[in-house]
Amino acid sequence: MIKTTLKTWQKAAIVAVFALGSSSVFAAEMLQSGDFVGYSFWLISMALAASTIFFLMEALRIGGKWATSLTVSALVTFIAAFHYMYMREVWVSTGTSPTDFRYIDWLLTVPLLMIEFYLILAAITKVSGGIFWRLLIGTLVMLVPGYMGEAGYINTTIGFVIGMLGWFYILYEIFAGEASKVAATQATPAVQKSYNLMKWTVTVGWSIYPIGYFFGYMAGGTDAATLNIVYNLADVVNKIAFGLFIWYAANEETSAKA
Ligand SMILES: *C/C=C(C)/C=C/C=C(C)/C=C/C1=C(C)CCCC1(C)C
Repeated sequence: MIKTTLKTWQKAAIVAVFALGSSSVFAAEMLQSGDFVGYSFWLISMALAASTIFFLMEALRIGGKWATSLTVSALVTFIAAFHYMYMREVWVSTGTSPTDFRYIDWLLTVPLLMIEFYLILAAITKVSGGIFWRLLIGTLVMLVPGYMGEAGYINTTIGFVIGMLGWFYILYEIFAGEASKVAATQATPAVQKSYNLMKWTVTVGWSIYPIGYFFGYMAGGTDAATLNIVYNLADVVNKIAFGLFIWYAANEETSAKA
């Protein structure tokens, strides 16, 4: 039998997740039968909360050099779970897109997801802080104009074009930049596999958001229900599956040594 001792912050985090889950019960009466977008907000908020507990427990079990990246995965799903509660409320009570909450969530979670590329490489070799900073800057160039376009502060096309440049810069770094070179030359097979899965998630999984933006604001507009359900499903891949790819590497690396 494995004996584990939880640290205080880990206990506090678990209590917070449960509190979050139970507080959402009070909002249940607002969910209308047949509101599939509302259901998707509901289901995914719970999946995110459950993932948070999983990643925290695994950060504790696996620990060592992998504790940070697994904890960051938990932070991503925790922040998103919280925002999903609020987004669901906006959706069920107004039937409109919770754009502000979405972007606040992205502004916090996307940089954390980017940091993961740095962290998984740092867990196995020496990497420069430049990788971290370049990915962070790319994230801001992608998200800030996107928000300004969606919220009506700047022209939607200009916001889109600048945002796309930020995303392409991120893709350049992870496909051909320093991060990719470190991954190709110094990473172990397990880390290489998870690096590749993460890289393709950022390419294919992330493309859903600019496509949604394009159809929603530039190509005649789409209905809010479709846009939200598509964004919600994308988040399952880009936040939960992404965390699982990191967990895969952590688990492989540590059990290989045992
Ligand atoms: C967990 C949330 C994630 C991974 C959100 C990712 C969001 C994007 C990749 C957004 C990208 C956009 C562009 C590439 C162009 C401008 C419009 C955006 C902000 C939707």
